[in-house]
Amino acid sequence: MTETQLEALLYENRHFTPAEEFSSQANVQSSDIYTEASDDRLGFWAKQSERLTWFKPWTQVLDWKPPFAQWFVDGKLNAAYNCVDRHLNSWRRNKAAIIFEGEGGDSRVLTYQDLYREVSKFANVLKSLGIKKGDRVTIYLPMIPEAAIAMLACARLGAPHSVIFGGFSAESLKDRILDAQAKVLITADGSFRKGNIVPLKANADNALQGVDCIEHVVVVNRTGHKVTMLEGRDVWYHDAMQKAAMACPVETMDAEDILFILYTSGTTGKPKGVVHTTGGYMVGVTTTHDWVFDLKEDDVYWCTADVGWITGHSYIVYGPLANGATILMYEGTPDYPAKDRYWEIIEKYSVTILYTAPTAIRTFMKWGTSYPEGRNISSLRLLGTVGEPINPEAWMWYHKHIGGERCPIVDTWWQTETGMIMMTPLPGVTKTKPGSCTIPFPGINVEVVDQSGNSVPKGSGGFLVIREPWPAMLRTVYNDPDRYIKTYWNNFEENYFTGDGAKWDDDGYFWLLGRVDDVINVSGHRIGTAEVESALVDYPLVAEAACIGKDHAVKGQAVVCFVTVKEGIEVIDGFVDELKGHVSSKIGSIARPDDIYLTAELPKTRSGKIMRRLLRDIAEGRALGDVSTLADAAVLDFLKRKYGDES
Ligand code: 6R9
Repeated sequence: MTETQLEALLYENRHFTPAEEFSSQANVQSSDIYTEASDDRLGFWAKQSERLTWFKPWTQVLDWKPPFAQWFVDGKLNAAYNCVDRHLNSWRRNKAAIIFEGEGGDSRVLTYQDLYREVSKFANVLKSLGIKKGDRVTIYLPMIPEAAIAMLACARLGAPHSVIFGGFSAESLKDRILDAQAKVLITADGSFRKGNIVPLKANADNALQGVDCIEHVVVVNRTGHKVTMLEGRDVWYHDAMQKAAMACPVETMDAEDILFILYTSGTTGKPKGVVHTTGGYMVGVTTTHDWVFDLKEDDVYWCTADVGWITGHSYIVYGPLANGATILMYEGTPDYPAKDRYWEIIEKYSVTILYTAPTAIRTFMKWGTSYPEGRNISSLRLLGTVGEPINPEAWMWYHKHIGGERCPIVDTWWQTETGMIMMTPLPGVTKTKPGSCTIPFPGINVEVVDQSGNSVPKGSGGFLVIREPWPAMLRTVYNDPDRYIKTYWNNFEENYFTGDGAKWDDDGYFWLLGRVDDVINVSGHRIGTAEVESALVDYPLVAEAACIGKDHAVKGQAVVCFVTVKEGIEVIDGFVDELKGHVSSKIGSIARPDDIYLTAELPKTRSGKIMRRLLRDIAEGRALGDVSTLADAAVLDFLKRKYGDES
């Protein structure tokens, strides 16, 4: 984002006060909750813990030995029990838990009773394959109900799951399986994507070459195309389910037992396994889901994220199901078979709450208003966004054309690491400003600080930190506590560093400015520059690569790379496309660079650090900033002449 855009954001002075009609029915109606929670933060979270069913009550809210936290010490519970079993002893057992819409229009509805049966049976399947409490299970599935069933079955047995987004490549899958030392992999024959089939099972087979830890692969039959099944290792989901018994006791878990590991990009090439535990995580996501989305018993709640991301974990599966919500799960993309697919689904199921990403909203803006106008979307009563900063124009468009100027918008800021929403309006209480995620959720303490960790005055910018531990915070990086400490706790002592830059305005509202570390946010997905660079350098002809995020009107940021080839290599036509394809196959198509610029040298400081800031200036067609530390200025002249005018 440029300084001018930034300033424009901060001069944004439109604001929206919650409508009386909404406030008077809202789950939270008084702003007193903010002061109550900050006056007694631990008391506030202790009270929220009552939302869950505990097998044994906890004895202490928080045990904080910085930077290691334990929440709800000694408490015992089970996440799957909270999401499924406990809804069965009321009329809710016949309520729709999951409404599934397939890409091709096929649909399925699972009531809570159905979900209970499927989860219990699948937990028995996993047991029969040798899974017991503590074993890791990797899940590589499309957006189908079996993804949620598999996650909950793991939780039922106390086996931490590691869900890998279906768009990741075989190699990314392999790295993550090895890091977690998973015993079982759950996948599907394939997934549908815009009418084509993504060969998940074939990817999985490639990923498993040379991998010893995986003993069994369970394969869901989704697309029906032919796949190879390895005798003794691979089993079909439907075959195993047919034989499985219905009753499966839930494992009693400690509040601090691991619920799941979720890999996310960081500043080095190796993805981090973010560890979330059971008690605090469940309290955090259940509370925020209820209040932020103002959940009512008859809502049809649709979060368009994929379960492969944290948003899918917290706000498709764990939060909503623990709250007994009806969730909609959609397999496909917004433009298949037509550009009104989302609005068609909203009309078909009378969806009341929609939670999506700014990149999707910008895409809808580009397509024009005729698509939402062609469908009846008047059932909507609340809208949410997540994943990246939302431009005020996109916010206004969402408000007008999707929300019919009547739905509150909740812009929710949070991260894989925070587990739960951290900054957001409370829709019945908090005034909103387009482009700002407003203020911290009650019981959360967020601040903008300077390099030394001192709070900056209102109206200024700096680094976004979290001052105090919160229930759903990550507990560590899987098998790498040093990395946990170094990444999050080294910069600002006992404050968690988010990696984001932010400003806060005179009202104390937060305006997120994007990452200040080496992470690129493409359509709300985090991609580490180091991951892309390693993939490029892995290509035999490449000598060196530097990768940056360039502003992009729809995706927020696009991956742009600068590459030097090895001495004496003549590049031929098609080389750049070949390299782009190489990155896709190494990491996954989400990391495919938009542009690759070939250059004889990369601009470096005298100490040899690549000056990414300058590369960004070149890619975005800006005047170059300070170049005094550059070792060889001729490199820049070359790059500017060759690529500088393109943007
Ligand atoms: C939930 C999720 C986290 C990063 C985060 C920030 C960006 C997320 C945002 C937002 C501005 C919002 N981000 N929500 N920026 N406004 N409402 O997206 O987790 O994939 O780990 O990404 O996304 O930069 O640090 P994750």
